[in-house]
Amino acid sequence: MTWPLTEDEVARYQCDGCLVVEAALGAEDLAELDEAIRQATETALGREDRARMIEMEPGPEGNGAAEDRPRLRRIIDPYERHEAFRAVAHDPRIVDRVESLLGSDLDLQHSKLNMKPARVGSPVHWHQDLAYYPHTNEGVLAVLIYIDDATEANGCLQVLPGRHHRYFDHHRPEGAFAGRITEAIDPEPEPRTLPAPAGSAIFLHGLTPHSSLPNRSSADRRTLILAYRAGDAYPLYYGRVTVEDEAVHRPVRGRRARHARFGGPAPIVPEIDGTSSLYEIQAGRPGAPPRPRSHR
Ligand SMILES: O=C(O)CCC(=O)C(=O)O
Repeated sequence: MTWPLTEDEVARYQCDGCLVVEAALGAEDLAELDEAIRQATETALGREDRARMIEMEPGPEGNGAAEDRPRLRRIIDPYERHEAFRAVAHDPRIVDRVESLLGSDLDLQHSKLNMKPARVGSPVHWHQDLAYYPHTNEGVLAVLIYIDDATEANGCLQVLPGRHHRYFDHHRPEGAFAGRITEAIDPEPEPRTLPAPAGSAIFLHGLTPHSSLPNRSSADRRTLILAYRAGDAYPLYYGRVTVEDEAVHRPVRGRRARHARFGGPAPIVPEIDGTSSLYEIQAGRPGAPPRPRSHR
């Protein structure tokens, strides 16, 4: 069985810069991911170098909820942490659909798992993924797989549809990378929230502005994020961060192209000089200690 997108789905992705596919994964897959999260968390918490594997939400004083479990914000590079995550990254229900959008030569550019825990889950401010890791062309997308039902209350993804045709500035006036869109978008578009049941996959163009609200509800909103790129999309080198990012890419299908393709909107080269996470950068803490192989 193969799982290509329909022509209508491809057209919607091209128009909006995103596409929601419900029931991409089923209950059994979700149970396996749930168990993989449990195991990966337990392993990481038992290790001194856990900061390479997980990122915690800010302390209790940061957002005021008494919790009796670790307040995990993110599992870093889940592809490396458990077979169940690798299985999803190579699963034809995901990769066939990515192939419909990017072609048959595909790499996993990086993976991460945002935990957005009940009551304390951090917001993600408006940004474009490619602002963090510009490529020679726009053949880059992320698949966001909801592991829990995602609602507006628990901070589902929101997007600015149809705004994936240029790079927006993510820098502060003095020049530092802010990790969020810092210019006015004119005309100001209406955000579209993307609530969807657990098992849904959102195919998100690398230039589609997106964000999510904090989770103030009593339900977790965990999301596995798999970023893929076409075989002819090569990262633009802008410093050691590019090298560290490339350490986590993995072949998925076909092969890397001999010739890089240059195309699409002109990238803005980010002024990032450390490997802080998106959350730290957006909170204005870009100087956090370097964390090898963490992905933003
Ligand atoms: O988890 C979310 O709400 C958005 C995730 C995201 O954009 C990111 O981690 O780059």
